[in-house]
Order: sequence, then C-alpha cells, then structure tokens
Amino acid sequence: MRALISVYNKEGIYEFAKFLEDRGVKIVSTGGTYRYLKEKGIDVVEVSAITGFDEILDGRLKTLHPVVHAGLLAVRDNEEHVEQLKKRGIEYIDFVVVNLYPFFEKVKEDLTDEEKIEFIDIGGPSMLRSAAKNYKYVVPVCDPKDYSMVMDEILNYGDVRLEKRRYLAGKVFNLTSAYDAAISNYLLEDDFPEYLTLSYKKSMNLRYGENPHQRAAYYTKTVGLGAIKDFEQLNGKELSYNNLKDMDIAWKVVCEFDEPCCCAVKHNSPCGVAVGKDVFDAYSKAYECDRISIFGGIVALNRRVDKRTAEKLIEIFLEIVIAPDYDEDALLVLKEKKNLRVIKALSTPKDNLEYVSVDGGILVQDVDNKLVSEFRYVTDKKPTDKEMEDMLFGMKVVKYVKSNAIVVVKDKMAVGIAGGQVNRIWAACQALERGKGATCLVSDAFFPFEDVVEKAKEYGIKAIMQPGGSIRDKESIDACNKYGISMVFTGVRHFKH
Ligand code: 93A
Repeated sequence: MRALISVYNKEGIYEFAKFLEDRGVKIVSTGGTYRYLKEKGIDVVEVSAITGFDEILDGRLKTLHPVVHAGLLAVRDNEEHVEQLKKRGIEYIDFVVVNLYPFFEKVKEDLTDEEKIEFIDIGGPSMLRSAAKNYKYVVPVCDPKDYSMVMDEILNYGDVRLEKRRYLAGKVFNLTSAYDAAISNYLLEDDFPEYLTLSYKKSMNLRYGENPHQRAAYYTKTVGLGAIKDFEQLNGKELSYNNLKDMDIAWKVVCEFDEPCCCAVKHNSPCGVAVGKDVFDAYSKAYECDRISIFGGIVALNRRVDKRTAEKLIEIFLEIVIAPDYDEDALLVLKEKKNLRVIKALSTPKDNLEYVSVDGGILVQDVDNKLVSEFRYVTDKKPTDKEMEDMLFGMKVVKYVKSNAIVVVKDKMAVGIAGGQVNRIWAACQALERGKGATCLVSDAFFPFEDVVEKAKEYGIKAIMQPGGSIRDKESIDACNKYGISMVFTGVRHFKH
C-alpha cells in the first residue's frame, strides 16, 4: 500500500504518516513534505523518484504526472486497468493526503497579483479529485481534522469503510469547488456576474431557527474572506439564530458612527440608539431612549467597554453585548452574568452586497450605504445646526428600521423608533407617542399626505427630514409653513423590507 502525502499545513502530519508507516504503508511525498517527514525519521520516498521527473517550474510541476494519476484513477477490479498499469510498471496509490496552498487566506493579504496567483494550487486539487473520484479504492484526505477519523477506522475495522471514504470524497469536491469559486471571484472582480459563485461553509450548527421547530445553521463565506468568523464569544450561552440576526443589525448601526455610539436591538429592530461623549454616556442615553424594550435585548457599542459601563450594563437583563473590545476588569464584571453572551467584534461590516432568499432563488443588492449629499430646504424656516445634526443621526438609524419607518430624535438620541407599519401615519403616531419631547422627526420614505406633519405638530416637533418626491409634497410643505416647522428633503429613500 502507498500513501501520497503533500501538505502545505504540516500540522499533525508526522503522527498520521507514522501511523500509516507502522502499518506497512509506503510514504511518497513532494519536496517540502518529503524533507519535513524525513527529518522526523519517516522512511519517505520523493515523488520524483516514482515519476522519474524532477520537480520543475519552481514547484508548479510536482505531481502532475501520469504515473501519479494512473496510480490514483485505476479501478482495481477492472482487468484492463490492472493490465495497463502492470505493463507500464505503475503502482497503485491508496491514500492521498493533501492540504492545499492557502489561497483563501492569501487572497485577503496585502500581496501583489503575482504573489496571490502563486497560491493557486493546481496539483493538489488534481490529486484530490482523482482520488475522490476513485474513492472506492483510494482514501482522499483533504482536511487535517480527518486524520484521526482515518486512523480510528483502520484501528477498528482494518480499513477505511466505504461510507467514510464517500464522505471524504464529498469533502474533497466541496473544498475544491469552494476553492475554485474563490479564485474565480478574485479574477472576475465583478459583483453581479452572469453566474454568481457563492460559497459558504458551515460555521456552526444552531440549536434551532427562528422557532424551535425550525432547523438552522450559521454559514460563513468562504469566497474572498476565508471561513473566518468575524467575532469571538468571550462569555455566555451559545448564540441562537435570532441572536445572530439581531447582533448583526446592532453592530451595523453602531458602525455607522465615528462618535461613541450605542444601539439596543429587540426583534431585529433598533429600540434605542444614541451617540454620547464616551461609551458610558452613549449606553446611558440609549438606555433612556426606551427603558422597557431594551430588556432582554442586544446591545452594541462601537468603543472598548470600561468597568463603569459594564457595571451599568449588568443592571438589567440583556441577551448580548457586542463591542470591539473590553477592559479586563470590565470583562470580569460582565462575566458575573453567566448567561450573558459577550461578543468581541473583530471587524466592521465588510460585505458590499446583501442577499435574501425567495422561493427557488436569491435576491442580491448593494448594501444601502448611500449618504445624503444634497439637502433641499423646502420650508420658510430652516433647521438649526443642532437640528440638522439630530436629523442626520436619525437618518442613519431609520435605515435599519423596517418600512414604514419613522424615528424621532432629541439630542442625538433616537427616543422614538417605529417601523414595520403598513401605513406611514401609524409609524408616525407610534414613534411620536414613544418619544415624547423629541424635537426632530425623520422618515425612511416620502409623505403621501400632510397627516404626518399634522401629527408631528401635536407633539411639538420642530424639524423634519424626509426624502421628498411625493406628488403631494406641497401639502406637507404648506402644513410645515403653517406651523413654523422646518423641513428638509434628502432625495434618498431608505426602504427596508
Ligand atoms: O504548484 S502546484 O500546483 N503543482 C503541483 O504539481 C503540486 N503537487 C502538490 N502544487 C502542488 N502541490 C501542493 O504542494 C500541495 O497541494 C501542497 O499544498 C503543497 C506541498 O508542497 P511541499 O510538499 O513541497 O511543501
């Protein structure tokens, strides 16, 4: 029996090779792997010794040889195959252990195009694919995590059972397809190509989905970004499906702001958002926005959490706290709450596309990151600088609230957030009632009637920001002028469905 071992990541390979050697398997390896195993005392033969062909082209050509692929592809119970190999003096290869060049990781690094392209593995996937096609006779191993499974199989059954070989072969094609998807996306550099190669890898099984009777799992992109999760859990219970969704939106909201910001989310909608002079101030203000809904919610902060803030955070029941980092003593405080999921975010949101599923397909769109660039002051009265600041703050929040959405603001606190309403006036009524004392109102889309202005006036709103563009804009503008309210048009709609 022979094993061809060619691994970029050498972790665990010595133990595995030794195990095979001890059971009479001859080891054949490529240059680097050969030297590594030889140094450790394995009796290993170089591939060039069996192919009679030196490694050339700086290693681009090591294993791409008929002697290798015939040894992998031959069907052992096909007489002709057996005869053909015999005639040419080619021996079977029974195990292929390959670990590909790390293209997934290298493509993200600050390297030149040439350097990145050098990390496209050709020989490795070829061997794996040959072995996987012929899994009945060849054991294809592409993941160091499977070394122990293969060893257990041999120990317990004397060989790797067919169902395990099939599983290993499936893993190979899964890896090579994701690997090719990553390369093609890199080369095409096109967000909306004819064939969109999306590749995701299961990052974790979830206990259940939105409800306990729905199965669920969390998949992360393999293409471009590697199978790397962009957060780390430092404390608390396992994250749920709903947690992951809510955490995503909370983190996106706070990443909209350069200033210290806090966002509390409940059922996928922000329920309190505020900007403050420091992390403590931001949290205190977000808490004050809506002291009821935050209970059992998800809190995101865009600054390192200090002890004082941690002490305030644990005063109420929260599901999750997510922040870029935590002072050591702050973390100790948070850990007093055993179940509180404490998450360290490792990056700001990075996708430029977003996806939702519809039956039989997916819809893909750019992330809604358009900023207001031009304002139209449409009323007699112009908003003050402070009102403008409050309304721009509100616009960033309203983007994350389901349509129809209205946010009312006071001192950079989103004191009234209402969304998911099938008509605008209901959203306005709710937001105004929740956020009594607010001075500014923002809307995700235009006003079809002047009713929102009428309502805003009842609650003492001084300034309104909305996209504009309704055929009845004039009615809203007239109403504002009548009540001495200023109104600004942005021309940018922020529907979220
Ligand atoms: O450059 S390659 O695409 N050409 C090959 O023929 C080839 N054969 C194996 N890269 C090739 N490999 C890869 O080399 C393996 O997939 C593995 O990642 C790596 C191991 O090289 P070494 O043993 O020299 O460290």
